Amino acid sequence: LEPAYRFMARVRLPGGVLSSSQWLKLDALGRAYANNTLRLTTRQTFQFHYVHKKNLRALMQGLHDVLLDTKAACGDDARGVMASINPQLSALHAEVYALAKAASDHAIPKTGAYREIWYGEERAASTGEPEEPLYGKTYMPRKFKIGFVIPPINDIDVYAQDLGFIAVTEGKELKGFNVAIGGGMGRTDNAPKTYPRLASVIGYIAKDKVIETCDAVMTVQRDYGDRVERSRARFKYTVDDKGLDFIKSEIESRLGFALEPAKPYNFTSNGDPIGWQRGEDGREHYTLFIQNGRVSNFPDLALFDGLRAIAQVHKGMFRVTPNQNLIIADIEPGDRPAIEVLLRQYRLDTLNNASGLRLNSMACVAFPTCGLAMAESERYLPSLVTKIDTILAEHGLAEEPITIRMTGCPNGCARPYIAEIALTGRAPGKYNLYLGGGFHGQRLNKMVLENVAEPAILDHLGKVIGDFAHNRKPGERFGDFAIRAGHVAEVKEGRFFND
Ligand code: SRM
Ligand code: SF4
Repeated sequence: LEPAYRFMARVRLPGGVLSSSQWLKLDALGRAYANNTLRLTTRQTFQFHYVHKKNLRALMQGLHDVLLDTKAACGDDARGVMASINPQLSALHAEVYALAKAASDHAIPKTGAYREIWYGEERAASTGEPEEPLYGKTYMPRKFKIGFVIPPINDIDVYAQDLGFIAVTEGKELKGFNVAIGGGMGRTDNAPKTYPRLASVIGYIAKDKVIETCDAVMTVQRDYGDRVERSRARFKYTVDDKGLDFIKSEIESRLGFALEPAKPYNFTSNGDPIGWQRGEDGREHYTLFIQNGRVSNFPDLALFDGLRAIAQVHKGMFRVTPNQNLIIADIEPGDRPAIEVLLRQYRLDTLNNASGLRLNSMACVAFPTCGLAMAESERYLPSLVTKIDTILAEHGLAEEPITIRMTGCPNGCARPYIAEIALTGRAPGKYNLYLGGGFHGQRLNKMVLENVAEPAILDHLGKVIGDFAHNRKPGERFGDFAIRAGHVAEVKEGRFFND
């Protein structure tokens, strides 16, 4: 008799874009084979939890039915490729999304093993050509993350990507991308040689050079990344260990041309515009705040059923945002009333009536499914936000947008080290508290309290929020204020995060 193994399965969904029929299939698979929920992730895709081993193949084949799979959603390869979601800039989004999809298709491992195992296909005869021209037999030293962002909204947190492309436009026309390399969040507890790092912008490429640039950057990491010490095998450490100049010149020699100097760009936030938006092509889009990405039928709100009802009538697309939210996208104006009726009928519109802090909150999964969790995250952050909201309201700051992110361990799956307030789990009920991250993901935060429980967290935040209410400059962000007022020191580079 075999133990009752249960698995998590993560879908590959570049840029978070899916159709209504794909949504309905994911819905059905989540009900039949998972724990009756779907989980939207911080990299714009879906996870199924508690899939019994006996159901895994049926789940994979069900995904295949709607042209989805789980290939390279995990592993030492190019992970799910992210792309900004800006519903107002429909044409630009479509072009950047197409490039993100092309980069994803290009970087996906070519092995036929996946099809043999999950779809029962015959092993194809060898052509004599290498099966994996990019990965070889040993793949990457570790996971590698690529993302495309459209300023001014840094929704994908481009500085947290191993390889980020920042769209450069003239008017509304896409010209090319600034290239950012060496970002990453993960760290290991009590291991100061591990640290989060913001990606460095190294230059500019024309838009037709995206795939070559992916190849050049990935092969540099493939060839120079640390294959001995796994906790330091990410590209960010290769960049710091070998030096940015060396890595840039290696990339350029593989590209066969020098990068142009980076072009100017500007970010204003890393959150999602919540509610109704109209695109330049006249279509309507509704962004729904989904707390920590959990799509479920809650005791007081049938979110899972409500979204199924919408998918049954919705003729456009869905988009999973990098903030674990969902856009019901591409609605013809004449179809909007029917969507609005369902949003009201299932009370889904009430989800967007949340404070500025909650709308800018993210938590990783953590307990009960994550084997690496040291503390609660998804199940705890909502109640902590309620308590911090009370403090904010006492100071007249209920609507203030402040980014807060929590993870159940130092790995940083909710990209906590760039939030204005962050908590990472150390033990049940105990967290490190960090302050001073940049509102649009442009600056790392720094630890101010170590291994503390809720009373200490609220007490500390209460003092900083009180000071912020009285002494902020007009328009000053909470993270910027925390540094200016001396509540926390500024971290200028990842290497100094643990100092
Ligand atoms: Fe993550 C591992 C969940 C985004 C850094 N992450 C895990 C695992 C698979 C645990 C494991 O290895 O056993 C978690 C599954 C938990 C569960 O029960 O479902 C997990 N990571 C997630 C998700 C679902 C969090 C969420 O709440 O949305 C995100 C899925 C993304 C996706 O769709 O592909 C998720 N993980 C991230 C991010 C954010 C990002 O990529 O933008 C990071 C930080 C960025 C980075 O990579 O630097 C991240 N996850 C990690 C790490 C630390 C990597 C490192 O460099 O040290 C691990 C641990 C590992 O790889 O050994 C990890
Ligand atoms: Fe699990 Fe840690 Fe990632 Fe949270 S941050 S999902 S606890 S690995």
